[in-house]
Amino acid sequence: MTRLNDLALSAYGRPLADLSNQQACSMLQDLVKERSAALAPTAGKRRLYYISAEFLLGKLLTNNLINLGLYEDVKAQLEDAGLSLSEVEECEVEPSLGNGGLGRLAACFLDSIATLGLPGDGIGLNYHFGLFRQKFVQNQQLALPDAWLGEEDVLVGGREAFQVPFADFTVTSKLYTIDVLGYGRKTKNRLRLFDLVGVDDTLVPHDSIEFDKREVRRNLTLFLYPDDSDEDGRLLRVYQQYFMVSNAAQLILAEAVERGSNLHDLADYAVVQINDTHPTMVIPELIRLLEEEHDMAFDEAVNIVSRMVAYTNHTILAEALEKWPLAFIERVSPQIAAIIRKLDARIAKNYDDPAVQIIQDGVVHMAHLAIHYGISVNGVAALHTKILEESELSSFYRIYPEKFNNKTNGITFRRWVMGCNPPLAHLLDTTLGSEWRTTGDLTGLLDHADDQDVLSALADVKADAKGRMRAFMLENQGAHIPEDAIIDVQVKRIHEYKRQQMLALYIIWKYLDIKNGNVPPRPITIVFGGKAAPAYTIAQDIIHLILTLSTWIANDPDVAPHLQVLMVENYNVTAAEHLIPAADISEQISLASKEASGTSNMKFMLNGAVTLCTLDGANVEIADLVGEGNIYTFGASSEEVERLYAEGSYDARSYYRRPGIKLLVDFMTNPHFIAMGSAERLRRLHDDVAGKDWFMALLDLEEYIQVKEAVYRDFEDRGAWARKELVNIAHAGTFSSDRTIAQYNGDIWHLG
Ligand code: B1H
Repeated sequence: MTRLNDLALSAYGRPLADLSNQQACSMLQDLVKERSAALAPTAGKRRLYYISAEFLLGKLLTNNLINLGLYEDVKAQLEDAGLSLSEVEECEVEPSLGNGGLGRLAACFLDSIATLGLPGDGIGLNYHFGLFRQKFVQNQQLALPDAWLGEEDVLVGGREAFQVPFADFTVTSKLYTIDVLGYGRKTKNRLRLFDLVGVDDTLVPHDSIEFDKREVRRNLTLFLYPDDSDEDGRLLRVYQQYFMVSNAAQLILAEAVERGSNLHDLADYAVVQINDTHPTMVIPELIRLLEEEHDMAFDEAVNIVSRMVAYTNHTILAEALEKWPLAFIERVSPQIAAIIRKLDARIAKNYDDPAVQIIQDGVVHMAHLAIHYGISVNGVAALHTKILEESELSSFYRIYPEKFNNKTNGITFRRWVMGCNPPLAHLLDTTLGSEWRTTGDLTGLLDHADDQDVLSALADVKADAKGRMRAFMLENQGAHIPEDAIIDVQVKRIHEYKRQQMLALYIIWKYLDIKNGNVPPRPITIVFGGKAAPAYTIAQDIIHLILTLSTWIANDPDVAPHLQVLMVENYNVTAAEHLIPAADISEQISLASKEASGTSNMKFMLNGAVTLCTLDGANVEIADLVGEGNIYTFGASSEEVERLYAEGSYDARSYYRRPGIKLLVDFMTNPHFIAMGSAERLRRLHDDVAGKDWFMALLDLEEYIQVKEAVYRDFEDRGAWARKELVNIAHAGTFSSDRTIAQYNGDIWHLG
């Protein structure tokens, strides 16, 4: 392959060994761009368009080198010149186009779609500041704009694309592209990111994410998920969504025509997967364009569009199920509002069940629109799909049982083992041969479950990953992690249902236990990471509790040598790539029924962590695969939780009054502790947990403490633990996103 030294000489006039990391990084980015520019888009009559408000890509260089088959060679050439690929990669800025699991799922899917050679592109928005950057100041989260663009060198193009007609004005869009390469493929797909001509970055100050939300013509693509706690913010989200889908619809039609469609046969040329309800307005927008610009009769347009859109549901949390006042949609696009009214009228005529109406009391239920006028609705894990069918969407399931299907989430092995854990990938190669890289099948490891050589190699892999993680935490935020510590990790968005507060209560328990003289056999490091929505007060309070506990414990010489609490600042894909390979314990402790799937659970398992979990989301499937003894489960079942909600019979107070629990909850407001933090935040959180505890942390707390202690005890049987690690890795193949995508294609898309 290319001699990097020659490239360096021609690009910078000096040998590779004399390049700075930054120069080597741009040089490699250019190499990737050149290679991918030479690839033709994956061809096929029927094309998939995966529309999503988020694509949480992570850094691209390593992933692209892996997929182009250049990784080993580049790494070796850099090393010969005294450079290291991981240090070179540090110069790359991570695009800030996503927020959590839903956005990372979209990124894994693009990788798998390309890898399977399926013709399918992503469509989203090019947010200038993306999701906010998180800083900790006085043990609280500060949200800053993340000016990732500008510094970034991954976007291609920026050509003027389409006119988008809003009610009061029309705007012009710009189209950027990020090439999506498949593993070992000769063709590529693309992520198409739309931006607005005329966006004004100067509306955003350097030190805050506040901006004038009413200046839509200048602010439309500044931020992902602008604060929707006021009306201006909610209206801005509707503007963004309409802008995204109008561009998507125009692109889809133009490309279909280019490929030979007469538009009456559009459904043979395009299929649209909408990632949650954010892109639902693509349905009325496609209908509008077919009617207004292509002279199609309304009925035919509805018919065609209803055969080409599929919807993925990612949550049953009521507050995340989008409902927009029709009046908002009217203000953004009266044509779209009119079409939604007509679509609603058809449903009202055919079905009396109020639960399935699209417009209820002047509010548009986006999911209802997507289900009635789509071909498919899927949940993202078996339990989640069952809950959709049996309770959340049961009225729809009765009407359209054939539309419902499950697609358990998955993760791409290119990023989540080959990219982030090369020593593990190497061990898998030497133990199994390299076929797992394309098949995802790791079950051959089970033949080595008692092979001491493999188990001890696995222990070395983990030790190595811990070394990289310790270096990262030191560099990132000056944290020193003891070498032999157990690494126990909960990383995900901060949300009450995910119950970071329950782990915080365990920490208080453990702190007191160590104070009482029960010193653990080795240091325990508990690591949190995650951002809280700026308008979500209790989530901010939870971060404050964790950070205050971290300081409190670090300052206590009796406990600090045995227990450490860390919270990674600005948790993102890059941080995940450092933390996940190092973890011994994967915390997946959501209130059963509330986490639709989870995907970090899969990444941890693949990297040999043992899961400590409730039977929620995909944890249920993990538990079935690895079997008892290789996973730790606890807590109320989803049926029990649903019953408690239905009866309204959960009483936080009655749990709070138990002396063992009261001691822990009241620690938050003990005068010494509170003096170290914000009394307002700690009291508010205390009162919420003691009095309301909507996500029932206290219900499961006692059992959680018991099981967690058992996990730490079992960790000390190092041989038995290594076997558990191995069994987890061996079963992780089920969660390859290649499997998930093959199922989407087989059941819904029918491409190729
Ligand atoms: C998931 C979201 C989400 N589900 C709305 N829903 C948002 C919805 O700001 N918004 O408007 C943001 C995020 N995200 C996650 O999707 C689930 O909680 C996970 O359980 C699941 O693994 C992931 C991917 O399916």
